[in-house]
Amino acid sequence: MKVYETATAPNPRRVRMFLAEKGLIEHVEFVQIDLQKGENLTPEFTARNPMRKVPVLELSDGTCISETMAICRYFEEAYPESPKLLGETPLEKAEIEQWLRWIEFYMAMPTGMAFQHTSGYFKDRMNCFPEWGEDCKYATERFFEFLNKHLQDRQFICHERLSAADLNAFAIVQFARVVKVRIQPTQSHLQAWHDRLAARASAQV
Ligand SMILES: N[C@@H](CCC(=O)N[C@@H](CS)C(=O)NCC(=O)O)C(=O)O
Repeated sequence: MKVYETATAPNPRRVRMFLAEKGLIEHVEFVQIDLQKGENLTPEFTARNPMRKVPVLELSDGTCISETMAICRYFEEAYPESPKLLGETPLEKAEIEQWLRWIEFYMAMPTGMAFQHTSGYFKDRMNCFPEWGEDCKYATERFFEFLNKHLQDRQFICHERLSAADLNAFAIVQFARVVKVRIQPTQSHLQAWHDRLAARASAQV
């Protein structure tokens, strides 16, 4: 199995952390795609993912799956003996899904938009609106505050144990530093949660 990815990009990191927590990272060969050089825009890459984004999982028979959480879902189902990161019961699964969507729409998306519209990283292929990028930063900051309150009496985001919600949120909280959104000194619960995650081996991959 191969994962086409970019080591510095946040979505591939979510997959790497998920695989590391499951003990599956050695099962996968990682192939680096240079996004800034546009290696994701080639016909060869487009055949693997018509949306031209990383990560992409390629199975040994050539089947390709894109979308971070679809890739994670594949590993969750294909390796049932590995630690469950998407929940066990119907309620756990639903609550983790709820959080994954909140994290995706209200933190990952604005952080990504803030990066794209203020850094000029993809200025060769998109119109940048810095003012919109700045507004997106505020959305990320608001979500940090929301997460801080949620974590005031919890070790993890859901069900008092690690789930993909923690991994996804952690990857985005760290990525947000590139747009100068950081955990504030007043956000001690978020900071403590971050430090617990950062101490795990999966945070190093
Ligand atoms: N919804 C997709 C988003 C993937 C995505 O936006 N990947 C970024 C890197 S983190 C990318 O490939 N960007 C290249 C581009 O937009 O040209 C997922 O969850 O995998």
